[in-house]
Amino acid sequence: MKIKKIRGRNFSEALALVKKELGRDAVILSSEDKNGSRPYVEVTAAVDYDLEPVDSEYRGLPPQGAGAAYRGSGGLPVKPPPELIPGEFFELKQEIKSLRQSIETMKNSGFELKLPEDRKKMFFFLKERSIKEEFALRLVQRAAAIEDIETIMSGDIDTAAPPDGKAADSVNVLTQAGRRIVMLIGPTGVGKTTTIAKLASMAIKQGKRVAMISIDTYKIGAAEQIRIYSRMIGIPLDIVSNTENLKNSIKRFSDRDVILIDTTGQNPGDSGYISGLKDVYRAGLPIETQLLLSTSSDCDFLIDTYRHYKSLPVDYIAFTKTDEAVKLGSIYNLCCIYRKPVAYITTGQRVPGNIEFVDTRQLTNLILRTGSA
Ligand SMILES: Nc1nc2c(ncn2[C@@H]2O[C@H](COP(=O)(O)OP(=O)(O)O)[C@@H](O)[C@H]2O)c(=O)[nH]1
Ligand SMILES: [Mg+2]
Repeated sequence: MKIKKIRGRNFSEALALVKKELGRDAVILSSEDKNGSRPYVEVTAAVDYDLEPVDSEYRGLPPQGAGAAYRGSGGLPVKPPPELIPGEFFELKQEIKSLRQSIETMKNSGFELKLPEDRKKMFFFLKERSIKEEFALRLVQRAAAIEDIETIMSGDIDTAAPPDGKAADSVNVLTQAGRRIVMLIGPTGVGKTTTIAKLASMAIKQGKRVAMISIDTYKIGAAEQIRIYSRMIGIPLDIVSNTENLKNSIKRFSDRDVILIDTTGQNPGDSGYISGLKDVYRAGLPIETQLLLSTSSDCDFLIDTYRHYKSLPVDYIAFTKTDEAVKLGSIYNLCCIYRKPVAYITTGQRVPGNIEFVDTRQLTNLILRTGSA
């Protein structure tokens, strides 16, 4: 086992250094605020050297004898202190045993046990909502009390809807940058076509002239669903298979207030899909891009998905299927990592309906309401 003291200007920085130097398995034994002309935080962290020996030159120690006492359960020996007399040897052995037990207990009960009790409660409250440890710790560090969390969190989130809760007009919210062409991208099954139909219905209700375009470069017939919606809502639809056709179609719909573009693709890991979309942007069309992510998926999967789309000019993230999600911490995590505003959330399969243009407060409330603790 290796124990190390690491200093940072604040707790987050020290924690980042711990992770960098000792890896993700490191546990925090204690943290102390050091005051003075230059205040800093000193964190004592440990890694269990059953996983990695302190000094590789001792890897070859024989299994019996003094060296064996320093052997972890994984069988890898650590460097014994020199010239131990039997009493000291016993004490040291006991100390190591109890430290190992402490670390095991800490690992089993969470990452950060040596936080003061009220902070620890806050930390677990946030973790319970699937907020990542690093963001939970950052919130805990900034909040004086649990009541502050909501305000601090909403400060980290940006939404298309203004913060005054007056986001009734969806289309104006979406086209506020002066763009009237809105394109939805995201993995198959995330809810793009359904959401396009919801947005179109909403816009029609608000007296807008709407058109839909589906970029269907893959499967013949993949556009069938949007064709049905276009008939149902009563708005024109073009199905295009390349950028040239798309440009023409946009020209054709030049009298429309809003053009909603649906995309079909296989999966984001498919480079053909992404490069096809890049072509669209190369054409220089003033497109507003929304990346849809499903909250029913695991957060790490969403982070991974976003990476595939990172090379595209994503303007907004929209979160779908919040009705299916048990926890919504992933929304906060994604906002912290990618710093994109949230366009809206979708809350069910019903068309029209089941879409909400939430502002930062409403979104924060939703995230904090989920979870069982
Ligand atoms: N529960 C739930 N299902 C949704 C939501 N949005 C879409 N869906 C469903 O997800 C499935 C895939 O939707 P679709 O629009 O075809 O996804 P696309 O492949 O991205 O176009 C359909 O069964 C939709 O009804 C939502 O907000 N909540
Ligand atoms: Mg679709």
